[in-house]
Amino acid sequence: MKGILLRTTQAAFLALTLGAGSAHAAGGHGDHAGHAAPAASAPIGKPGDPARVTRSIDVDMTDAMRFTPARIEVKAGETVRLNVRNSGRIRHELVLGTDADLKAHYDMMMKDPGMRHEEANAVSLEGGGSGQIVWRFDKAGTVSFGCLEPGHYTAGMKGAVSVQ
Ligand SMILES: [Cu+2]
Repeated sequence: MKGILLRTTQAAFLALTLGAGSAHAAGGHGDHAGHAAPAASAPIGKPGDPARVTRSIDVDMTDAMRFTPARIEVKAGETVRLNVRNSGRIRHELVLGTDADLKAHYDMMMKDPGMRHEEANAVSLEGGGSGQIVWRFDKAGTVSFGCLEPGHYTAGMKGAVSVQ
């Protein structure tokens, strides 16, 4: 049951993240299908090809519920490797998305705190762990990120990538 729920919510989040087209492909998502259309108007980019990475950026996560840096600037079309480190003791994650996606997904996390994110746009780390996201930022605008562990996002564990 848990596994099914996990996969369903992951699929819903992917659909939200990647846009309305994939929402249909992935099947019915109840309430979440309604969010897909507005999210599609603000695409956040796509998984990047590691061979095309032009820049690596270190991002630190702490138990003070902060990302450092919380503001990142990239150029449109740039493929970036985010080297993410959890220097806290508790689990944190970095999930890229629109504000609407992150809020919707955070609500799901509050209902199912055991959820883990293994999509290309997210990395979830135990205390002391490190991982990475390779992402291509396609369009000028702002791509948000946040830690969706219960209580963290609302405590201000969020940031933004400014794409120019
Ligand atoms: Cu956190």
